[in-house]
Amino acid sequence: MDNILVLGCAGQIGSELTLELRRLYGDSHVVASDIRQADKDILESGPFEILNVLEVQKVSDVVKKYNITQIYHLAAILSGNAEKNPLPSWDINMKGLLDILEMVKELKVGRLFWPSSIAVFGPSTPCKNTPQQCVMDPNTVYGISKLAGERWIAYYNKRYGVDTRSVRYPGLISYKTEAGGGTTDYAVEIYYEAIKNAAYTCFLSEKTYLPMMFMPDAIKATIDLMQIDAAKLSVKDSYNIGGMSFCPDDVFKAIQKYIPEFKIAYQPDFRQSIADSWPQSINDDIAKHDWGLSYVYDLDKMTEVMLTEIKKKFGK
Ligand code: AKB
Repeated sequence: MDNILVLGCAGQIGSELTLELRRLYGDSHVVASDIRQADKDILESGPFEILNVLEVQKVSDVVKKYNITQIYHLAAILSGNAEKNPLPSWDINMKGLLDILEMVKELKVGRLFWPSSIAVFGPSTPCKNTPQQCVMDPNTVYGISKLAGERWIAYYNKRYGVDTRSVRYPGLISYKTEAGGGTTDYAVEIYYEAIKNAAYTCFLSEKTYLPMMFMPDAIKATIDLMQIDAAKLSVKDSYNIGGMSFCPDDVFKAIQKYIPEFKIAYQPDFRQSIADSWPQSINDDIAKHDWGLSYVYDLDKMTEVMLTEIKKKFGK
């Protein structure tokens, strides 16, 4: 039986991934950890440890204590926030990965999941139907750290036989935990503001297309990748996963079908140039071929769920 450690369980992905892993592997087999206290549903459903990925000795103690066989290392500073604090963000994203890679190698932890991002692409990358392999010239701290991280996990895989697995997440949308500090966060905020105020001021321009994915599809993709036989995996750095592609105006119109009075204004900020350097849509044929990547949600299906669930949260 696998024992799993989630680093960064209180974040947008971790808060949902941890609960799904506990459902699949059993509560006591999934150790949740974060630098801060997690939500009640995580604290009450299984083991939890306060861990900072920059304190690798403490992480290593927890790995030994629970006989951990798989790690999901989700702790990172996202694109927008990393631009405000380049060097500390580099440290968390990069040193935080290298120390964990070395520990996984030394302790012979069976498998490591580490998320990459569409941020590995840059202005010279073909921006439509972006292929798995192409020019990558990220110009954000976050993107540079993700691209370097991809090379490092591939290196540990090839040189030391560490079983590393990764996907390049597009923007992720969920109603449970709000995103923090990303460029794609507008696609979460817009739903909250639609319910709370029937109005939203968007920090990206109307027609900024980006690849996006609803959290249930992202969680399923992540766990599917971790469960597949290693021999099926042809990509050693990180798999493209595309989801859907839409712009703020598309989300606005999708919400207006439910809330006709909903209004939007556009005030692009520094995140516009980040978004402009990223792909608009992603080619994920290799992930579909190697491990059966598939999706359930399109913009309309996702909008229905987002609005219903956020209304429940606010008792509306
Ligand atoms: C961000 O916007 O920084 C993230 C990402 C695409 O990796 N959501």
